[in-house]
Amino acid sequence: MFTRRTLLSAAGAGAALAGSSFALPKLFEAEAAGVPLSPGVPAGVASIARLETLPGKKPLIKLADRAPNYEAPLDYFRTPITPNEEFFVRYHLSNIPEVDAKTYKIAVGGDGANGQATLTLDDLKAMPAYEVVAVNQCSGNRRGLSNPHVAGVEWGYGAMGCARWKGARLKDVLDKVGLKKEAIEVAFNGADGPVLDATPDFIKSLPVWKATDESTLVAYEMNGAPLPHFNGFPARLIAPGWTGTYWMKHLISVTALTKPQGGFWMNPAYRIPVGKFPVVAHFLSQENATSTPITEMVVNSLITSHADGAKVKAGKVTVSGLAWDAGYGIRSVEVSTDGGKTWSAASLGNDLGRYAFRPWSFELNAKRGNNTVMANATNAIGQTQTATLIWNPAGYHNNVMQSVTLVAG
Ligand SMILES: Nc1nc2c(c(=O)[nH]1)N[C@H]1C(S)=C(S)[C@@H](COP(=O)(O)O)O[C@H]1N2
Ligand SMILES: [Mo]
Repeated sequence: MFTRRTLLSAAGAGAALAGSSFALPKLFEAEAAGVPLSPGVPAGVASIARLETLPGKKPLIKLADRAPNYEAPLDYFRTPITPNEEFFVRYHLSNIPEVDAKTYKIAVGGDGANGQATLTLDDLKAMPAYEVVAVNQCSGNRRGLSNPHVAGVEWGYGAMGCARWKGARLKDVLDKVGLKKEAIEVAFNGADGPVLDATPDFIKSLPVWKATDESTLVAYEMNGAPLPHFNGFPARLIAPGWTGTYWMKHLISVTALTKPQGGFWMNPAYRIPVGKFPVVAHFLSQENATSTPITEMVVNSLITSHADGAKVKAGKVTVSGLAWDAGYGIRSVEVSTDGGKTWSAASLGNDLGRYAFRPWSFELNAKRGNNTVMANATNAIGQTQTATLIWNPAGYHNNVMQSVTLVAG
């Protein structure tokens, strides 16, 4: 069995050996000192974090030297749709080939399927197309704010984005072969792989009920354009409401299983301790007495109009942000300017769909000096954000109410 430590060091060694299968990112000049890190990430992050511009992207905050891991700065969250060139990038493995759309294929089959099929990109595009606006958020978003700190990519607030995804339904893809009644999970692999044999390939699975949900897509378009290479060209899985780990990029196989997928990335990775978080959507075939796979995103919000410490003029200031959940829908966002003693409703903006970022805004009457603003979102099933961190070893599901201080002069 691999421990997290041996895995990371194997991946680190791999990065050094890796042939460059994508153009090397250019260091965004003069930014090394002024990287807009989220307040609260460990001090050591500042020494590795760099603003870098990947091909086809705007500058993103690079957080790891192994596989490419880049988060979006706060500035990129001022709109509920995240532009493709501003969308974060997360990989576990360093060998990421440029996939050729002409020869690209998805193999569909498995012991839980009645047969086998191979789909090309044209085959996918010939199927009925569906669109969904959905948040893709890494399970470990805000991990860097864990206290005590935990191992892993030390994400701040920016390991997330929301896009309009277009593609074929996964259930229609599965219909090409037909599922046996014994099928319990559907597993996914991407074209990327480990550089060293010691690192397990990144394979994920979903329970059949989620795989065949009408909003689970194999997407080939993001915001009306082909997927960027770093976000999974030419096609990736979209599992709305569930954390990004299931959203397999460069999807090359869809495998129906009659037994639980047994790989490292399903167990022990990407698990939360049983009983710590409210879990509505259970992944039963992967549950055990102590841990369960992370599934749905917890309800959350982010103040995006102002960074902590921003200078404003005393008087009327519009504070705005985004809220999101697992797809139950945002019922309300409340704001407190007295450290959580009293709360007032923010105005909700355009509803782009239940899986999307919901914009909100609040008119603050800023007094001279420090004005501390907190936001708390509530969803349609009554879940709210937490006042204190629910610490867990992987730093998942951080939905602590944020506190941002505006300095009025
Ligand atoms: N092929 C492949 N797909 C992947 C991953 C990966 O390492 N390889 N990482 C997953 C994780 S953990 C996340 S959070 C999302 C990130 O999506 P993005 O890079 O498009 O932002 O991709 C998912 N899909
Ligand atoms: Mo992730």
